[in-house]
Amino acid sequence: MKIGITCYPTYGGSGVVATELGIELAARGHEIHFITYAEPFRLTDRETNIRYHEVPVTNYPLFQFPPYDLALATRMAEVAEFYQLDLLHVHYAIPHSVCALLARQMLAARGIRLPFITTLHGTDITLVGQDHSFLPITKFGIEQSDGITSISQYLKEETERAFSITRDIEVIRNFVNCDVYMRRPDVYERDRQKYAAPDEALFVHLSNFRPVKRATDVVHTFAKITRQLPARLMLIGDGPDTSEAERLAVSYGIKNRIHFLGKQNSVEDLLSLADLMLMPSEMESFGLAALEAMACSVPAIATRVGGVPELIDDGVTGMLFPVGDTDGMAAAAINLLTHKDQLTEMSHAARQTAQKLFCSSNVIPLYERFYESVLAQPP
Ligand code: GMT
Repeated sequence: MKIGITCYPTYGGSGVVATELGIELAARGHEIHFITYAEPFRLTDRETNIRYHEVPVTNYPLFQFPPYDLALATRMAEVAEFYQLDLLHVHYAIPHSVCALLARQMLAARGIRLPFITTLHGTDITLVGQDHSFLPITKFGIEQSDGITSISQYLKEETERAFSITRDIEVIRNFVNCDVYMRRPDVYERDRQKYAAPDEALFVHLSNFRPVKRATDVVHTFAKITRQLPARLMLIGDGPDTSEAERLAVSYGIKNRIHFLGKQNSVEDLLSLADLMLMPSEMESFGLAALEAMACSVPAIATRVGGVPELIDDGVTGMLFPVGDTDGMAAAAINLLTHKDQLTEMSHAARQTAQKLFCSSNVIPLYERFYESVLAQPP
């Protein structure tokens, strides 16, 4: 198939999923065209069957806000016609569904068929999409899609509830490449010592440091842990709450125990060095960072929100707590680190779940089948 993919190409779970999906589909022989304002950051430029089409946005003094949405719709239609795409797959409803709808209409007026699929990821439904300035048009874009998928059952139900959507929404959960995301003993041997001494536990947090991730709870929890155990923390990512996390680290006197690593590309090499992940988010429709950690045999101590319980089996493949329960999360971490057999068992279970349920080799065929079903619909 020839598939156009649009997503937010910078750091963020939906962009990661869209890019990894494109890479996996290309490896299976499909022709993939990314249509975005910047090259998706996980692309290496070396993948065969993948083309990247930049969306140029012309500015003009009259425009207080350059009309990106219109430029994107135009580019979608151009690329679809030039390369004879079978379909468009857009990730994150706002504004991508409406842009794809415009592109579909532009081409339909000239007798060309271009169905589009919208994948819902999270804040497009739970936060931004419910703002009253966006809700009606987001609902319209979703309803007009030729196919709709959601990355968790939770998000499907939330979309049906908040947007009164009655159309079918197919749940296709997020995935990870289990051959890339895995603990490699050689990397562990070589690099673990760079981040923690032999007698120290190593924690990791990976996010975009937006308020919804509660990065400050990571530092509160870690500070409580360090009162009982020698430990270090790797903070991967960057965003609005990074400076508050830094300030807290200084005020707790644990600045030297935390590696502020910023944005990183090969997160699998870092994740697999850790003993435990901390993911105390206010909301996660899925929690891709926790899945990536689990595939690297690193269980997550996380919050029981949104789609997280669909990923983490509490007490088996990780541990779940109410939002803000930094005492509970710290106590659980200390307990696991002082009962190493339990931690080892949980690490194995986490990896097994990632392999059994969330490997790209299992999930990508679900997308292929979904594409085929959409293409089989009468125009
Ligand atoms: O979490 C973010 O701030 C980024 C956001 C996105 O759309 O890029 O992530 C959402 O999509 C991810 C990939 O499907 C999910 O794993 C995240 O749980 C989801 N974030 C939220 O629901 C807050």
